[in-house]
Amino acid sequence: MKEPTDRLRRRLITGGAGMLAGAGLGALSGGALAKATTFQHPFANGERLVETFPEKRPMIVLTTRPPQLETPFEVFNDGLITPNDAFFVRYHNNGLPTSIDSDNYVIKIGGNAVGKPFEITLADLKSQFKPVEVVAVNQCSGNSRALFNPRVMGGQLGNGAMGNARWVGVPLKDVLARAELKNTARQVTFNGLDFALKGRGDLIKALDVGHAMDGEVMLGYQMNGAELPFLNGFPVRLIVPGYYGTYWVKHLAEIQVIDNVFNEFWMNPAYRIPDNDCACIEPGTAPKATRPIGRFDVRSFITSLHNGQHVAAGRPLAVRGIAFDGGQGIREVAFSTDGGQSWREASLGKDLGRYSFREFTFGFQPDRGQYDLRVRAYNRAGASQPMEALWNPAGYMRNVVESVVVTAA
Ligand SMILES: Nc1nc2c(c(=O)[nH]1)N[C@H]1C(S)=C(S)[C@@H](COP(=O)(O)O)O[C@H]1N2
Ligand SMILES: [Mo]
Repeated sequence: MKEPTDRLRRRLITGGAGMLAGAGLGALSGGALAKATTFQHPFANGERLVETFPEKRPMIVLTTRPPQLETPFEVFNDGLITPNDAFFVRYHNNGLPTSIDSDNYVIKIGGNAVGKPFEITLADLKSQFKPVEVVAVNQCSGNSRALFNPRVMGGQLGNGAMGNARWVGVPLKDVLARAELKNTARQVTFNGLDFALKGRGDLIKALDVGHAMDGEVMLGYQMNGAELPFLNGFPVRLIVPGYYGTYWVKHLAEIQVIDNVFNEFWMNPAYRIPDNDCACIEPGTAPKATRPIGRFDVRSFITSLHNGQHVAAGRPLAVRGIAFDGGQGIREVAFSTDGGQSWREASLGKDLGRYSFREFTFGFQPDRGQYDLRVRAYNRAGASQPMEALWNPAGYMRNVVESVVVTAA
């Protein structure tokens, strides 16, 4: 980068144009491309660019305009918290804010179901309310989409469109209380500073008013003890613990409480799942009815080994991984070393809260040969993961018990 870091940092906070144009987005120009490395993506059919964007370490690039970056999977083995500079990035539209001045940042609160519309500055948000903290996973609905079979359209993501962070912010409930909600209030909509360059398709998301007012949904301004990285929603984003990332609106600028169900593009037809228990259909058929995507299903991943790895025979092998769900909390992780024929219980690590990644570990001593390792998590409501992958046309909510085959020699 051409400029000293502190200057870039200030520009990022007070106006990010040069920052975004100068670094990551410059990947489109020859100079930056020459520096970029590539990465053979295990799932996404072929090579991917690995590039450094503002405030990010080298990440797997899905698209540069807008930035869509996947976390290299090894990061999930480093600890339970995903570092800010490794946290995935997802945008829908090319119209990114180029100048965010946090000193003059305001969020507008209105809509036809509030008695008192008002605007709140970032400074007031931080000083006039009691902050709360939660460790919570943010995961894209399409995380792992590249593993769908039959394949589906959309960003061909591996398993790196998720991350776990410690978020600090203010409960949305406390802020909305000042707007004096009418009893006609039905939903709350959220819009960020980014926009669709072609006019239509601005990302606006909606939550039912009861959910928005549950005390857990919050306006987050801190991530892992620091300001939000620009690309993760600086200076304020919505935190919706247990819910897919699509609701975690970044660069939050406008909140409206409305007396109807919001039905624009990103609520309908986008981000909908088959309206049945498995959120799945037979490939090639169409869902009878759909509903907006909601809470995470249960997932677990081995992080210390990758598929195809060689390990030492005749010596104890320690295996580590992570599990999470939509907010019940993980009760148990079972593991199998024989492709799911027999199961034992893994040990659970520290509990950082029911919305966080939960660590699990287990060990076994492999003899010479192949081992098909599987892990299967159960949440406190008894929900678990299917042994066979479920399918839906958008490639959402993959949570099959994955297989990691290792060879001991
Ligand atoms: N303003 C804005 N917020 C947004 C989006 C977006 O396109 N614009 N994408 C959403 C989606 S689909 C996801 S998965 C999460 C990703 O959060 P991250 O980029 O911080 O990882 O942001 C959500 N918030
Ligand atoms: Mo997403």
